[in-house]
Amino acid sequence: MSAATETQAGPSSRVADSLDVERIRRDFPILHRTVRENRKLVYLDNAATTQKPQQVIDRIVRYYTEENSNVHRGVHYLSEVATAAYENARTTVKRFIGARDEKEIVFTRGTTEGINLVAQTWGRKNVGAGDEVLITAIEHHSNIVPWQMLCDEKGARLRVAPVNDSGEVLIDEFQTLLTSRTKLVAFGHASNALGTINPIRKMIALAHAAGAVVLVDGAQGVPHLHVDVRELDCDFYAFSSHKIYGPTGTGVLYGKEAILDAMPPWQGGGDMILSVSFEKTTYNALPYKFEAGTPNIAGVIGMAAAIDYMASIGIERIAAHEQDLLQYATKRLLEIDGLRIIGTAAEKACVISFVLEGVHPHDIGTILDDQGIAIRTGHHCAQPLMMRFNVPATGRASFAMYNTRDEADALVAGLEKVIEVFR
Ligand code: 7TS
Repeated sequence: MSAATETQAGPSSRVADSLDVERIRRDFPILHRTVRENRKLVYLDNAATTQKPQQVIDRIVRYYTEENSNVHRGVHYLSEVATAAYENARTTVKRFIGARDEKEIVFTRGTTEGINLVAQTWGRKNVGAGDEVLITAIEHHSNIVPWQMLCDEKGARLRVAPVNDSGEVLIDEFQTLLTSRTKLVAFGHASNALGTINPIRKMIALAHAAGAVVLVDGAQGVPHLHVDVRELDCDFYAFSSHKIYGPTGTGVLYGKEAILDAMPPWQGGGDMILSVSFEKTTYNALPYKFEAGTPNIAGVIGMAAAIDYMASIGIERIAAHEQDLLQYATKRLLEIDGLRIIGTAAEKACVISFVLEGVHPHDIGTILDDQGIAIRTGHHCAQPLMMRFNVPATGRASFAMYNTRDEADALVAGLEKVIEVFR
């Protein structure tokens, strides 16, 4: 079974009706602006961040216009309204990822902060000298560096499961690297640089069989795939709001209640305490123990609006549309002379990394930008991965629910122009 169907399967999965892209595009005001010299915007940098629909923008404006107050503190009316909206957002997130309880949903600044939280609390408590943390060769820096820091501090060892030339994790090697020393295994649901969708259910089961705790970096999972953390049985799942059409500066760390409960707090401050004296502090219950200080209230409420927006369209429909775009754009791009796609896994999210013979990726990005086409060029915060594929950088087009086949055609036409200039 493929990873895409593996994660999308379930009683509610039906063949999705097609998605009305033109109607969706009308919800995203920024898609209608022009850029540079009056160029129509073709936004293909969605793995970096997605655009926001009017529904999300309006919700944030309404919060600041009518509801702004601090949460969990006041007895006054506005504080009650803000607290209710903030806590309702937690319920929305809980349902979105199939968690058991609101206590398992910790609001963070984003994926990076969620991973660092686990490394600094669970990791510091449970990883010691001689222990190992296992990741894969296609991780984002956010899922490498926190583990490296932890291993350096503790005298533990970071192990890396290799990938094949298509960018798929070698499961046999992954399994071989799982030993009684492996305390924690961390991998992405999908790769931001290559698009590879990992067979995470299988990887989680293998890691658990070896007695390890599992963190899934879901930054590129939730935007494209149905996620049910209980079905997956992962111990932690981290993601960012800004990659699912919500605001920046907000994200989620899901953790199984028993594991979160046994973890020491991370940052100290307001909201994470029950009582403080100079002799001793008693910590608050979950999830507040991990939410020190005034949180990004507007961001959390905006994230819930984004989740509602995605749900109103349907993740199966979004996934089917993006898969159609992936097939179409891949086929069209391969018609270009000298273009090579880096990352050809059988299961991919709609992320296409490529190199063009004789042209530096940075120049590709600049010439496309002149035409209004926004792609990402560089190492995509995955430098070890670039080394694995022997490229200094790639161009990366990443698609979202509002992208169209016409935009894939525009990318191809833009690349033909790049070739005219540089060859
Ligand atoms: N993990 C993955 C797989 C990511 O793609 C990203 C961000 C992160 C973690 C970090 O997320 P953050 O919200 O905490 O920053 N990826 C990208 C990208 O591909 N281009 O810009 C950011």
